[in-house]
Amino acid sequence: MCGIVGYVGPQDAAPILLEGLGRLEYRGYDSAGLAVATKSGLKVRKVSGRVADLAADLPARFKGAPGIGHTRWATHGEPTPENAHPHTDAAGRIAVVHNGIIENADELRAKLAADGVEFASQTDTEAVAHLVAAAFQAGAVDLEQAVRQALRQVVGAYGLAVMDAEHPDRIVVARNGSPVLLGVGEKEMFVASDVAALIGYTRQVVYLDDGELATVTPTGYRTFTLDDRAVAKSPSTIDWDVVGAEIGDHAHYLIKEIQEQSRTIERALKGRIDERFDTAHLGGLNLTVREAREIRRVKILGCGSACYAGDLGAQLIEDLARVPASAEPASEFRYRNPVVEPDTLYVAVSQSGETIDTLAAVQELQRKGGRVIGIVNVVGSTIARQVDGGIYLHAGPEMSVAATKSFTSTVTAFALLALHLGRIRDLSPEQGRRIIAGLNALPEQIAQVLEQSDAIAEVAREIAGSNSVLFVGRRRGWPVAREGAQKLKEVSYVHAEAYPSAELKHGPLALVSPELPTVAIVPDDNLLDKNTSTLSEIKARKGPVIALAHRELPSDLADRTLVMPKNEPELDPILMSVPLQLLAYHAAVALGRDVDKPRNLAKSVTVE
Ligand code: HGA
Repeated sequence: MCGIVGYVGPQDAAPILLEGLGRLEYRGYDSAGLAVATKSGLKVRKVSGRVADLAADLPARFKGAPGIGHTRWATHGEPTPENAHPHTDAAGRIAVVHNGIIENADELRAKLAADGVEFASQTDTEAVAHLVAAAFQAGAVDLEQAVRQALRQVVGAYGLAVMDAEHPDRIVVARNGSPVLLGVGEKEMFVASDVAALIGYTRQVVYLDDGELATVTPTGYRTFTLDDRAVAKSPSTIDWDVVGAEIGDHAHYLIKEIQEQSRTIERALKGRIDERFDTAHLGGLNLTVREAREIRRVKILGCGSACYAGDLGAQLIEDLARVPASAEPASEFRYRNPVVEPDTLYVAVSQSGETIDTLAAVQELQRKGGRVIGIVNVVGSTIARQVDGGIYLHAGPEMSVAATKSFTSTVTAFALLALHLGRIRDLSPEQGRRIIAGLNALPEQIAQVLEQSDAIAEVAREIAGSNSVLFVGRRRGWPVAREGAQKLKEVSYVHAEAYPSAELKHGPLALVSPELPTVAIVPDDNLLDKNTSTLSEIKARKGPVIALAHRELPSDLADRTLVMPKNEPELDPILMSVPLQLLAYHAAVALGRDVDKPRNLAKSVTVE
């Protein structure tokens, strides 16, 4: 969702802000703007639309620093240029960009209006600019103090950056529920809501925690709290390789990220397999062997694809460790006053590590004494720092809104966790070796699946003309079907529904007709006969069938088989997910969709 970038230093801020905002585009937004300090005061430019429109709209002489920029995903007021950030006070002295929601905005706006303030937008954010200006009028001596005084009146979630034309050597930032970080450069400093904005500028970052503020000048930063207690924070180093975020020769990030999966699975496995004891090493779990043995249940929480990956994770844990496990949408869990058990291991899954519903579930669990680990991609993100331990995916930046490499890496991380928990219980060394051999074979097999991209594109073009597509699978094939349907919906906007195969006859079989194609997950496992019966039921009603299988199926069962390489049954879902990503991608391209930025969606869902 929204993005913040700021720059303070000797260079002109605008090009740096535009570059940073461009890197945050993947998060999803509807309007953009920036402000820079010049000798004659602040200059502000805002557009509804894309960062490229903002760049095109900037006059040649839009020079100055510091500067702050924003991509907005509207919560209060339509996506118009007036509502885009930065917002300023009446005198045009203070500029503010904000991510989050100010809950007492109506009250603050009414109070300010009673004092004669005229609002230029419908946003909650604008109130902050006026509050900071009022704090100066009431005697605040510097920007730091004015922002602190303003924020003491604010209730809600914010990540924000504030500039003052009369103190043009600094930016003040604050965090409460929405991420803010500082980037440390050579005699220049950056601020951002997401490390992606800083790629190419610095790898040294300082993460703020909730309730913290920072004053940032070209030569350094000071971190402190709302009641002005200093907090010492030192920078950490981002270990992402820059290439990961570049689109290169690819038409879209989505296809680039799908094609990266051999490499990203390798990275998820790197250094984590212990061939000597046929197990997995997961240093970040922070669980002693004894604690791990005491786990009686595993509960996995995530949203969207993270939850489907969790469904596969739960099956892996039950299969390999024989510990009861289940996954649930974090967004539901948090609101049902969950029973938190001391011997349950809770696993929060989030690519960005910022998903607000998952974060809230983690906080609710910890408040009740639950032990939570995270499976997260973005190093240093809020969930990563909040949990008691965890597994990083190391998949590199995922820029496309639709999850692909983070999905397969998450399932791989679950396989490692299941192997680890299994081997300290009853999983034999032979079984451990079998899983390790399967994991090691994945990168090469993914490369084989990717070679089928052209054949899958052909199927996708046929599917793109349908009003709806059914996805079916059993057991491990069921979360694969759910993720496949989700992918198709989100990037191509073709309606898709996933069903457990055996449920077809309890309802959706009524829909089957020559107009409704079914994508079926049919691995060569102990359920093969059951799955082929489902296909017969569909074919008997003249429904077109596209099967993902380990061998060519006869034409009375499937119109088209995509033959997948075979791994171990527990790991086959990882391979089976990849052709469904390609199917969604090619269908979206055939329909001319905005592949990387599907309508109405955001990458990092930081508002409820
Ligand atoms: N409430 C602000 C910012 C919205 C936001 O953070 N979206 O992710 C607005 O509506 O402008």
